Amino acid sequence: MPVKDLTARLRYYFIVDCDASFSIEAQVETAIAAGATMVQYRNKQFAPRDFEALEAARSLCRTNQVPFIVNDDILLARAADADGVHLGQSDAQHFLARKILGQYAIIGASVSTPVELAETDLSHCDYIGAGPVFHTSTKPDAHPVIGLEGLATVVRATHLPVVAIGGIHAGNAGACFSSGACGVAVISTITRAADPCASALALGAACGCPPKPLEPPWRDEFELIGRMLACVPPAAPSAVMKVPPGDDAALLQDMINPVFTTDTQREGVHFRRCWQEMDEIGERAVEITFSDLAASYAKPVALFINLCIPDETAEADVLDLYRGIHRALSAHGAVLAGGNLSTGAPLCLDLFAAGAGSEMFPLRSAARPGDGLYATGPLGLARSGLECLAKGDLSFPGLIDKYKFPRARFDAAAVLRSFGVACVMDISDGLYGDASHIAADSGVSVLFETSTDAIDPELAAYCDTYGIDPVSQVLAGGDDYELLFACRPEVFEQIAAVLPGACRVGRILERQDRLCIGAPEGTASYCHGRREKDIK
Ligand code: TZP
Ligand code: MG
Repeated sequence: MPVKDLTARLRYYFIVDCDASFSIEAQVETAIAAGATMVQYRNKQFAPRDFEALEAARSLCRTNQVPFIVNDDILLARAADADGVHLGQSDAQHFLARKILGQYAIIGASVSTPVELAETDLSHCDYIGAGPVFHTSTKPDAHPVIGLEGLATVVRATHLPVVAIGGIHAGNAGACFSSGACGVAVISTITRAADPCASALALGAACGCPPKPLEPPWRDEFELIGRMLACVPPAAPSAVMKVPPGDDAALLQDMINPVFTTDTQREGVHFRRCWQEMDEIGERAVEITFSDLAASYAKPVALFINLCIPDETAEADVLDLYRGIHRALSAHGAVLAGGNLSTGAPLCLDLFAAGAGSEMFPLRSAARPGDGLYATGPLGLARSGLECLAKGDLSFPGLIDKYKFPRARFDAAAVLRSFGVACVMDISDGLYGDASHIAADSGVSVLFETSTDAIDPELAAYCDTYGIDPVSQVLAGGDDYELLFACRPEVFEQIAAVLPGACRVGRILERQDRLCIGAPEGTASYCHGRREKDIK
């Protein structure tokens, strides 16, 4: 579970104590309930029999969305499916941790002095643990105390967030924050306290981290389904469903032109929980699936969903996912007609939608030489938003929102249908790849001619900041879920008058040597199986 806002998550950093009088699991429970925002498993005498306790701590953290870090041992972090590793000066190199644990792992480094800081390669690190700030009896081999002055010196000398460690308690945590630390890491103030709960709560208050009730993981398929159905208003009697979900299958009304489509949304490939709330993930999955219906001039009627949910997911999070699914269904007047639930990792939604088609079914094979190629809105935004999320750069909110909140363009589809546009598809993988499907199926070639109104101003600013060619981003970037269509230029003029945002992206030529012409060399849209393009 990579993190949304690392600096905020470092605020109250609890480290377990294998020599304490109460179990690791109870320690982690106490800390999380008191508001701890990150947990580290630290065991200097780790033996295989300890793995079970480690996993119990990891499970508690995962269910409660608290990042779980393993101290010292990269391979143990990997085996435990931890969110990261904390390495001291004598431990393995940080670059190796990055290689083994991946792009999204949280990697911490211990630093005691500015000299040590200068000598440590921090290019693969996400945060620094600096200390001991005060006297500690917990780490016998600790460096000399660096004090608040030493802490402030380390903070000034690095751009990375710094967590203060060593002898910290509720009474001196505030001074660490005033010295520039973004968080405090503690062991004994909780694990050796006469009243660990009270001490953990006091530290939470000093950190500004409120206590929070521990979330239970989901357990029972049928109980969960019952709660899911209860958490949204009961389905109104529906004109489309003769027999609602509950039996082995749903009985739908006859439809004149039934249209069906299916899609998959898989954690780590299509979405990340650190980028979005669960309800947003559910809503996005439905919009993306319905986008295929919009591109088919069909009205959404019913949705079937198979959910694969990791064991450690909090029940509350599954209910949030379902609320988001329901929100999208309500927005489009469709109903949930059935589903299935299984346990497994990663989180995965398989969706299957039924729609009522209109008298016209647009095709990818209906583009003709002389047509223009158009999109119902600017492109490349969602991909750029996804890149912003991956970089942790939140300064382009319009791009990020385009990735997080796609909307199936039924509004635009209605306009295109009213003008009899016969060649339509939705842009999911990216303009370049999707236009090549139109070219191949229609026996034509596409010449890309991206007009300036196809480049959104925020996209232009993003590309400027990162030295990216905006045209490449428009051609390659997927996930926008705009509609791509081909029609005569004079028809487009009328469409543009009623569909603000519609823009020209190219034109259709007689078949040439290549399907797509006019894209910079190396342009490629998203393609599953091409690993380097995965967002993992
Ligand atoms: N590294 C520097 S000081 C320290 C570590 C692991 C021990 C912190 O423990 P406590 O009990 O919070 O002083
Ligand atoms: Mg170490």
